[in-house]
Amino acid sequence: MPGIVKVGAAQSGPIQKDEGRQAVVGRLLALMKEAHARGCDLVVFTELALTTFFPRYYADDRAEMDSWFETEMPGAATRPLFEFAAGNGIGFSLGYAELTPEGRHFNTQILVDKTGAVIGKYRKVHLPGHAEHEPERTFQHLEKRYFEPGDIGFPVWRTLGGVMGMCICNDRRWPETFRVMGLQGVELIMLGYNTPSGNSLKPEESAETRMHHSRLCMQAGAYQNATWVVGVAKAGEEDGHHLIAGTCIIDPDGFVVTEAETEDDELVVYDCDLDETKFLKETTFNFEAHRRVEHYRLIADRTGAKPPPED
Ligand code: CDT
Repeated sequence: MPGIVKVGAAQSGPIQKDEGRQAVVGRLLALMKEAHARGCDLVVFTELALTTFFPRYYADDRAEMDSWFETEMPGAATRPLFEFAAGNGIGFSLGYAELTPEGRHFNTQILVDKTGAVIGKYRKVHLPGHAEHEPERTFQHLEKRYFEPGDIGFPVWRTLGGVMGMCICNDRRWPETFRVMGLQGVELIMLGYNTPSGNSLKPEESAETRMHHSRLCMQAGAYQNATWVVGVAKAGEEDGHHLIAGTCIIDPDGFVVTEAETEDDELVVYDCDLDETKFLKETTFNFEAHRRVEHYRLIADRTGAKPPPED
Protein backbone atom coordinates (compact mmCIF):
# COMPACT_ATOMS: atom_id res chain seq x y z
CA MET A 1 0.00 0.00 0.00
CA PRO A 2 1.47 3.41 -0.89
CA GLY A 3 2.72 5.33 2.10
CA ILE A 4 2.52 2.42 4.52
CA VAL A 5 5.61 0.98 6.14
CA LYS A 6 4.87 -1.94 8.42
CA VAL A 7 7.32 -1.53 11.29
CA GLY A 8 8.30 -4.08 13.91
CA ALA A 9 9.73 -2.48 17.04
CA ALA A 10 11.87 -5.29 18.44
CA GLN A 11 12.33 -4.81 22.16
CA SER A 12 15.17 -6.76 23.75
CA GLY A 13 14.85 -8.25 27.18
CA PRO A 14 17.94 -8.08 29.37
CA ILE A 15 21.29 -9.30 28.08
CA GLN A 16 23.53 -10.59 30.84
CA LYS A 17 27.25 -9.84 30.94
CA ASP A 18 28.31 -13.34 29.98
CA GLU A 19 25.77 -13.84 27.17
CA GLY A 20 27.78 -14.28 23.95
CA ARG A 21 27.13 -12.47 20.67
CA GLN A 22 25.93 -15.66 19.00
CA ALA A 23 23.20 -16.23 21.58
CA VAL A 24 22.12 -12.60 21.39
CA VAL A 25 22.02 -12.62 17.60
CA GLY A 26 19.91 -15.79 17.84
CA ARG A 27 17.38 -13.83 19.90
CA LEU A 28 17.42 -10.92 17.44
CA LEU A 29 17.02 -13.31 14.54
CA ALA A 30 13.96 -14.88 16.19
CA LEU A 31 12.43 -11.39 16.45
CA MET A 32 13.29 -10.70 12.81
CA LYS A 33 11.68 -13.96 11.74
CA GLU A 34 8.54 -13.06 13.67
CA ALA A 35 8.58 -9.61 12.05
CA HIS A 36 8.82 -11.22 8.62
CA ALA A 37 6.00 -13.66 9.41
CA ARG A 38 3.84 -10.70 10.45
CA GLY A 39 4.57 -8.89 7.18
CA CYS A 40 6.96 -6.20 8.42
CA ASP A 41 8.98 -4.10 5.99
CA LEU A 42 11.36 -2.99 8.70
CA VAL A 43 12.44 -4.24 12.11
CA VAL A 44 14.02 -1.81 14.57
CA PHE A 45 16.38 -3.13 17.24
CA THR A 46 17.62 -1.25 20.26
CA GLU A 47 20.77 0.67 21.24
CA LEU A 48 23.82 -1.58 21.83
CA ALA A 49 21.63 -4.52 20.91
CA LEU A 50 24.43 -7.09 20.87
CA THR A 51 25.66 -6.83 24.45
CA THR A 52 24.77 -5.96 27.99
CA PHE A 53 24.84 -2.21 28.66
CA PHE A 54 28.60 -2.28 29.34
CA PRO A 55 29.06 1.48 30.07
CA ARG A 56 27.92 0.65 33.60
CA TYR A 57 31.31 -1.06 34.17
CA TYR A 58 34.50 0.88 34.89
CA ALA A 59 37.86 -0.14 33.47
CA ASP A 60 41.01 1.81 34.25
CA ASP A 61 42.40 0.77 30.90
CA ARG A 62 39.68 1.47 28.35
CA ALA A 63 41.27 -1.00 25.93
CA GLU A 64 39.92 -3.73 28.21
CA MET A 65 36.46 -2.70 26.97
CA ASP A 66 37.22 -3.23 23.30
CA SER A 67 35.78 -6.73 23.47
CA TRP A 68 32.32 -5.11 23.66
CA PHE A 69 32.87 -3.43 20.27
CA GLU A 70 32.36 -4.63 16.67
CA THR A 71 35.26 -4.07 14.29
CA GLU A 72 33.22 -5.01 11.23
CA MET A 73 29.57 -4.93 10.28
CA PRO A 74 28.47 -7.44 9.32
CA GLY A 75 30.92 -9.58 11.21
CA ALA A 76 30.86 -13.32 11.73
CA ALA A 77 28.30 -13.13 14.53
CA THR A 78 25.94 -10.61 12.94
CA ARG A 79 25.98 -11.97 9.38
CA PRO A 80 22.85 -14.14 9.91
CA LEU A 81 20.79 -10.97 10.39
CA PHE A 82 21.98 -9.58 7.05
CA GLU A 83 21.45 -12.91 5.30
CA PHE A 84 17.91 -13.20 6.60
CA ALA A 85 17.16 -9.60 5.61
CA ALA A 86 18.46 -10.10 2.07
CA GLY A 87 16.86 -13.52 1.65
CA ASN A 88 13.45 -12.41 2.85
CA GLY A 89 13.25 -8.78 1.80
CA ILE A 90 13.06 -7.12 5.20
CA GLY A 91 14.98 -4.05 6.32
CA PHE A 92 16.37 -3.51 9.80
CA SER A 93 18.08 -1.03 12.05
CA LEU A 94 20.61 -2.19 14.64
CA GLY A 95 22.53 -0.49 17.43
CA TYR A 96 26.03 -1.62 18.37
CA ALA A 97 29.36 -0.38 19.69
CA GLU A 98 31.59 0.47 16.73
CA LEU A 99 35.40 0.31 16.77
CA THR A 100 36.75 1.78 13.54
CA PRO A 101 39.96 0.68 11.75
CA GLU A 102 41.48 3.98 13.00
CA GLY A 103 40.75 2.97 16.59
CA ARG A 104 37.77 5.32 17.15
CA HIS A 105 34.84 4.27 19.32
CA PHE A 106 31.23 5.20 18.62
CA ASN A 107 27.77 4.25 19.85
CA THR A 108 26.32 3.49 16.43
CA GLN A 109 23.04 2.59 14.71
CA ILE A 110 22.84 1.35 11.13
CA LEU A 111 19.99 1.13 8.66
CA VAL A 112 19.96 -1.91 6.39
CA ASP A 113 17.64 -2.07 3.40
CA LYS A 114 15.65 -5.02 2.05
CA THR A 115 18.65 -6.23 0.03
CA GLY A 116 20.78 -6.53 3.15
CA ALA A 117 22.90 -3.48 2.26
CA VAL A 118 23.89 -0.93 4.89
CA ILE A 119 22.43 2.31 3.51
CA GLY A 120 22.67 4.49 6.59
CA LYS A 121 24.84 4.98 9.63
CA TYR A 122 24.29 7.23 12.64
CA ARG A 123 26.73 7.78 15.53
CA LYS A 124 25.29 8.93 18.85
CA VAL A 125 25.82 12.64 19.36
CA HIS A 126 24.59 13.19 22.93
CA LEU A 127 26.62 10.94 25.22
CA PRO A 128 25.25 10.97 28.76
CA GLY A 129 27.08 10.20 31.98
CA HIS A 130 30.72 10.79 32.86
CA ALA A 131 34.27 9.84 31.89
CA GLU A 132 35.78 9.00 35.29
CA HIS A 133 34.69 6.67 38.09
CA GLU A 134 32.28 8.59 40.34
CA PRO A 135 31.82 6.71 43.64
CA GLU A 136 28.98 8.99 44.82
CA ARG A 137 26.74 7.48 42.13
CA THR A 138 24.69 4.38 42.92
CA PHE A 139 25.89 2.99 39.56
CA GLN A 140 28.23 4.17 36.82
CA HIS A 141 27.24 5.45 33.37
CA LEU A 142 30.54 5.75 31.51
CA GLU A 143 29.49 6.51 27.95
CA LYS A 144 31.69 9.61 27.97
CA ARG A 145 34.66 7.34 28.77
CA TYR A 146 34.09 4.68 26.16
CA PHE A 147 32.68 6.59 23.18
CA GLU A 148 33.45 9.79 21.36
CA PRO A 149 30.55 11.96 20.20
CA GLY A 150 29.20 11.10 16.79
CA ASP A 151 30.81 12.85 13.82
CA ILE A 152 28.07 12.43 11.23
CA GLY A 153 25.32 14.75 12.51
CA PHE A 154 21.72 13.64 12.01
CA PRO A 155 21.39 12.51 8.38
CA VAL A 156 18.21 11.10 6.87
CA TRP A 157 17.83 8.58 4.06
CA ARG A 158 15.26 7.92 1.35
CA THR A 159 14.30 4.27 1.57
CA LEU A 160 11.20 2.09 1.90
CA GLY A 161 9.20 4.83 0.18
CA GLY A 162 9.92 7.48 2.79
CA VAL A 163 12.44 9.69 4.55
CA MET A 164 14.03 7.85 7.47
CA GLY A 165 16.21 9.02 10.34
CA MET A 166 17.89 7.55 13.40
CA CYS A 167 19.03 8.72 16.79
CA ILE A 168 20.05 6.90 19.96
CA CYS A 169 18.70 6.94 23.51
CA ASN A 170 19.85 10.15 25.21
CA ASP A 171 19.51 11.99 21.88
CA ARG A 172 15.73 11.80 22.35
CA ARG A 173 15.93 14.17 25.31
CA TRP A 174 17.21 16.98 23.06
CA PRO A 175 14.67 18.75 20.81
CA GLU A 176 17.53 19.74 18.49
CA THR A 177 17.89 16.06 17.52
CA PHE A 178 14.37 15.87 16.16
CA ARG A 179 14.38 19.36 14.66
CA VAL A 180 17.55 18.78 12.62
CA MET A 181 15.90 15.71 11.10
CA GLY A 182 12.57 17.56 10.82
CA LEU A 183 14.31 20.18 8.70
CA GLN A 184 15.26 17.41 6.29
CA GLY A 185 11.65 16.28 6.02
CA VAL A 186 11.98 13.16 8.14
CA GLU A 187 8.90 10.93 8.20
CA LEU A 188 10.02 8.11 10.49
CA ILE A 189 12.68 8.17 13.21
CA MET A 190 14.09 4.97 14.68
CA LEU A 191 15.65 5.09 18.10
CA GLY A 192 16.81 2.52 20.61
CA TYR A 193 17.43 3.10 24.29
CA ASN A 194 18.99 1.59 27.42
CA THR A 195 17.49 3.72 30.17
CA PRO A 196 18.11 2.76 33.79
CA SER A 197 14.93 2.72 35.91
CA GLY A 198 16.70 4.70 38.61
CA ASN A 199 18.68 7.93 38.66
CA SER A 200 22.19 7.29 40.02
CA LEU A 201 22.26 10.78 41.57
CA LYS A 202 18.61 11.01 42.72
CA PRO A 203 17.44 7.76 44.34
CA GLU A 204 13.94 9.11 45.04
CA GLU A 205 13.20 9.48 41.31
CA SER A 206 10.73 6.74 40.37
CA ALA A 207 10.73 4.44 37.37
CA GLU A 208 7.35 5.99 36.45
CA THR A 209 8.98 9.41 36.27
CA ARG A 210 11.77 7.99 34.11
CA MET A 211 9.19 6.47 31.75
CA HIS A 212 7.29 9.76 31.71
CA HIS A 213 10.45 11.62 30.64
CA SER A 214 11.12 9.06 27.93
CA ARG A 215 7.62 9.25 26.47
CA LEU A 216 7.35 13.02 26.87
CA CYS A 217 10.33 13.75 24.67
CA MET A 218 9.57 11.10 22.04
CA GLN A 219 5.92 12.19 21.76
CA ALA A 220 6.90 15.87 21.58
CA GLY A 221 9.59 15.12 18.98
CA ALA A 222 7.06 13.26 16.85
CA TYR A 223 4.37 15.96 16.99
CA GLN A 224 6.63 19.00 16.65
CA ASN A 225 8.24 17.54 13.54
CA ALA A 226 5.22 15.69 12.16
CA THR A 227 6.99 12.36 12.06
CA TRP A 228 6.55 8.78 13.20
CA VAL A 229 8.86 7.77 16.05
CA VAL A 230 9.76 4.18 16.83
CA GLY A 231 11.24 3.91 20.34
CA VAL A 232 12.79 0.55 21.18
CA ALA A 233 14.00 -0.42 24.64
CA LYS A 234 16.43 -2.88 26.05
CA ALA A 235 14.48 -3.73 29.17
CA GLY A 236 14.47 -5.60 32.43
CA GLU A 237 17.00 -6.70 35.00
CA GLU A 238 20.44 -6.71 33.42
CA ASP A 239 23.27 -7.88 35.67
CA GLY A 240 21.35 -6.52 38.69
CA HIS A 241 20.54 -3.19 37.02
CA HIS A 242 16.98 -2.54 35.90
CA LEU A 243 16.20 -0.84 32.58
CA ILE A 244 12.79 0.63 31.69
CA ALA A 245 10.78 -1.05 28.94
CA GLY A 246 8.04 0.91 27.14
CA THR A 247 8.93 0.14 23.54
CA CYS A 248 6.38 2.00 21.46
CA ILE A 249 5.40 3.47 18.13
CA ILE A 250 4.26 7.11 18.12
CA ASP A 251 2.25 8.74 15.34
CA PRO A 252 2.81 12.24 13.93
CA ASP A 253 0.15 13.62 16.29
CA GLY A 254 2.28 12.42 19.18
CA PHE A 255 0.00 9.57 20.20
CA VAL A 256 1.42 6.21 21.28
CA VAL A 257 -0.39 3.87 18.90
CA THR A 258 1.08 0.60 20.15
CA GLU A 259 3.43 -0.45 22.93
CA ALA A 260 5.16 -3.41 24.51
CA GLU A 261 3.50 -5.22 27.39
CA THR A 262 6.53 -6.99 28.81
CA GLU A 263 10.15 -6.44 29.77
CA ASP A 264 11.29 -9.32 27.54
CA ASP A 265 12.11 -9.83 23.89
CA GLU A 266 8.87 -8.64 22.30
CA LEU A 267 7.85 -7.47 18.86
CA VAL A 268 5.39 -4.59 18.53
CA VAL A 269 4.01 -4.11 15.01
CA TYR A 270 2.21 -1.19 13.37
CA ASP A 271 1.34 0.02 9.87
CA CYS A 272 2.97 3.45 9.83
CA ASP A 273 1.29 5.53 7.12
CA LEU A 274 3.92 8.05 6.06
CA ASP A 275 1.22 10.11 4.33
CA GLU A 276 -0.10 10.91 7.82
CA THR A 277 2.93 13.17 8.28
CA LYS A 278 1.72 15.47 5.51
CA PHE A 279 -1.06 17.42 7.23
CA LEU A 280 1.05 18.85 10.04
CA LYS A 281 4.04 19.35 7.75
CA GLU A 282 1.84 21.48 5.48
CA THR A 283 0.00 23.43 8.20
CA THR A 284 1.04 23.97 11.84
CA PHE A 285 4.60 22.78 11.24
CA ASN A 286 5.11 24.19 7.77
CA PHE A 287 8.60 25.29 8.73
CA GLU A 288 9.08 27.46 5.66
CA ALA A 289 5.99 29.48 6.51
CA HIS A 290 6.33 29.80 10.26
CA ARG A 291 9.88 29.39 11.59
CA ARG A 292 11.70 32.57 12.66
CA VAL A 293 15.33 31.62 12.42
CA GLU A 294 16.47 35.19 13.09
CA HIS A 295 15.51 34.55 16.72
CA TYR A 296 17.11 31.12 17.06
CA ARG A 297 20.80 32.03 16.73
CA LEU A 298 21.55 31.31 20.41
CA ILE A 299 20.64 27.68 19.92
CA ALA A 300 23.65 27.14 17.70
CA ASP A 301 25.94 29.80 19.18
CA ARG A 302 25.65 29.05 22.90
CA THR A 303 26.07 25.62 24.52
CA GLY A 304 25.46 26.22 28.24
CA ALA A 305 22.71 28.35 29.79
CA LYS A 306 23.80 31.83 30.87
CA PRO A 307 21.15 33.68 32.91
CA PRO A 308 21.29 37.48 32.96
CA PRO A 309 23.41 38.97 35.76
CA GLU A 310 21.67 39.48 39.11
CA ASP A 311 21.00 43.08 40.22
N1 CDT B 1 21.85 4.94 27.00
C1 CDT B 1 21.52 6.18 27.39
O1 CDT B 1 21.79 7.16 26.70
N2 CDT B 1 20.90 6.27 28.58
C2 CDT B 1 20.55 7.54 29.14
C3 CDT B 1 20.60 7.48 30.62
C4 CDT B 1 20.85 8.81 31.17
S1 CDT B 1 19.89 9.15 32.49
C5 CDT B 1 19.15 10.65 32.09
C6 CDT B 1 19.18 8.01 28.72
O2 CDT B 1 19.06 9.19 28.35
O3 CDT B 1 18.21 7.27 28.79
